[in-house]
Amino acid sequence: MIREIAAARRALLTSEFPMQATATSIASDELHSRFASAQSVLVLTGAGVSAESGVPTFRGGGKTAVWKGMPFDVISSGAMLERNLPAVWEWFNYRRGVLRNLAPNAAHDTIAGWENRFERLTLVTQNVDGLHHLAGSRNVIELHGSVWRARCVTCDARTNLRESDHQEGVPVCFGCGDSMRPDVVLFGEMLPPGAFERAAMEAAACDLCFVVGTSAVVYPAASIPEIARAAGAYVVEVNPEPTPLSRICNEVLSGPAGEILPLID
Ligand code: BJW
Ligand code: ZN
Repeated sequence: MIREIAAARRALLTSEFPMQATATSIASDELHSRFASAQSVLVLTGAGVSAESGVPTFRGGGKTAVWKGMPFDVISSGAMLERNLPAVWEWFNYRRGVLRNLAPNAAHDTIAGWENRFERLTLVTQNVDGLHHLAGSRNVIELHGSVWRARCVTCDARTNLRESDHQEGVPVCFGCGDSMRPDVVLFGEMLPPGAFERAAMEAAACDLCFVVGTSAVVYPAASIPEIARAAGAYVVEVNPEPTPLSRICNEVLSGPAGEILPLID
């Protein structure tokens, strides 16, 4: 008997069988009570959170998977930036043009609303689309930067591209006259100084962690829920598809974020 209880406990702790909930049940009693008592909540988002706004995901066969015959991990790479900066800007100028006409969806709005509900809410996003800010989120760590900023390759000066009329070509730094680059983290590049460290610190201190709309294959972002779980947080995934993280999650809410998140209470 003791051996059976120990095995069941071990299965729970290692999450071999994370609790499943569907769009009809939404959250388990356990999540309901954790949600009511949580003090520090961390939300990690990926491209899926913006899918219902019309932003294509990277690995879902969407339009950002390939650009002019180049897979996104080739065009969005540090190597391509060195080799062909104008091509990289053509890709980012195109994407800003698409994003300009898109608005946050119910998932962004719900997460923004949680900032008023919990004593501490940290939003860690891999997205570069700026939709969380548009929805009103303030405590946001943008792990992979933003398409709405350009950064000088020489003096590091930043330009806000929402306020500029830059639409084509490579923008030039007002300070030193050198070329600017998108202020995003491309494959093979380091994350902004301190961004991962802050996110990891919040993950280690949170009691509830949501992982929303990410395929969880890009590191170090995908290690954040692992840190939260190892530190004892209750980890909940929201995604229509299973991911490599599903097995370490305490609960998996299977469905679109814009439908699921507003129903969690
Ligand atoms: C929905 C939905 C709905 C759909 N509702 N959900 C360890 C091992 C091996 C390699 C590495 C390693 N550590 C680091 C690396 C290298 C690399 C990496 O991780 N590679 C892996 C692919 C293996 N990492 C890096 O290079 C990082 N830098 C770094 O670590 O520096 C140090 C270093 C350098 C070199 C070697 C080792 C260390 C930087 C990563 C930067 C990633 N940049 C990109 C591009 C940004 C610019 C641009 O936008 O073009 O960021 S890649 C792309 O993937 C983008 C995303 O932020 C990121 C994550 O994707 P995300 O958000 O998960 O989207 P998808 O499309 O993958 O998934 C969508 C999900 O949504 C799916 O699950 C759907 O089911 C779901 N969904 N509809 C809810 N309605
Ligand atoms: Zn400069």
